[in-house]
Amino acid sequence: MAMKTCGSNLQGPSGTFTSPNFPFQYDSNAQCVWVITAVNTNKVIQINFEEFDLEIGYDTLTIGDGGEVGDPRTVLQVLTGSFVPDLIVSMSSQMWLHLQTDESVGSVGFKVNYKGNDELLL
Ligand SMILES: [Ca+2]
Repeated sequence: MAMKTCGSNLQGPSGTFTSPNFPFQYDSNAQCVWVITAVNTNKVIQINFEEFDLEIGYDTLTIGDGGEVGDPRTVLQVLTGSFVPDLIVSMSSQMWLHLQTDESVGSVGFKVNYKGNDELLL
């Protein structure tokens, strides 16, 4: 992966974070990584977007399960454009998010709430 330029490590039980500069335009050539870790290993991470708008097709937010950022085997969703996604839930007590933007044209980005939830045991 290219060098990380923004993002942070977050911990439960809950919180909110945004893309850089939100609600103003995010930077071009950004590589942001957020890793959310639940306070307890038997919790899963649930995220809920309040707002979402990325340059469609060129800027992406990849969301994965666990803490192995960028591991394609763990990818849950790859988001782009202005469609506000539904609730996304991890399978483990960690979730990673990777924002990649290209060299031109930005948008407002996203605002997301996260929380650690009890695992749904089937
Ligand atoms: Ca762009």
